[in-house]
Amino acid sequence: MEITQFVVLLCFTSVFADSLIASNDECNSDNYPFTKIGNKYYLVNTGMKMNWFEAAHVCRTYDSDLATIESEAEMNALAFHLTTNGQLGKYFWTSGSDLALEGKFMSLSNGRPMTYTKWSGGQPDNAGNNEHCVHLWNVNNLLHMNDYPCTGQGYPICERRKPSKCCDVENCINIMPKCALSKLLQTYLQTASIFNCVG
Ligand SMILES: [Ca+2]
Ligand SMILES: [Ca+2]
Repeated sequence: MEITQFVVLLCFTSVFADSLIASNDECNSDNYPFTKIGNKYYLVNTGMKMNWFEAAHVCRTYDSDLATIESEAEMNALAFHLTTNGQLGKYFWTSGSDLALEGKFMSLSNGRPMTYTKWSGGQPDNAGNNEHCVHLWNVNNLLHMNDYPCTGQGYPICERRKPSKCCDVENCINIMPKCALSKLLQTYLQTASIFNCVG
């Protein structure tokens, strides 16, 4: 590589690094319409009751998915939020269902078995052989899960996806070799063809 080509490559490296930093700032500043509850961002949508399928669609319109509660801490944070907003008595849809295989509850949002459950007493009971979708309900002033008819009515709790375009410093370092080097190589090849142009 000639020195001039190397200098140009360094310039493009610097510009690309700056663009990464800028996009990172943009991503961190805009969480609307989601609210931070515990360590995740949710949209608790109590505008209209709907069935589980409609709830999943509504979340997708916000580029999000029905909530997947993954720990006692996340459950407690949601319970606290719903209690303080006077919404604990409502039914809320989550991403869980055993639609694919009876008794095997999976998250529609991440395609994996539910890693955390907090069923209320006697649940899941698949009542009437027709309960395949997981909602949250209040039992003895505590938020629990229940399997419920997917065509029943509830409100969606949407969960913001983990930002894929954004990255913290640690993730940027991991991503750099995959995406940045490819772009830098393309840039270099374009630059090299300019340098080799004799016309
Ligand atoms: Ca079921
Ligand atoms: Ca049930």
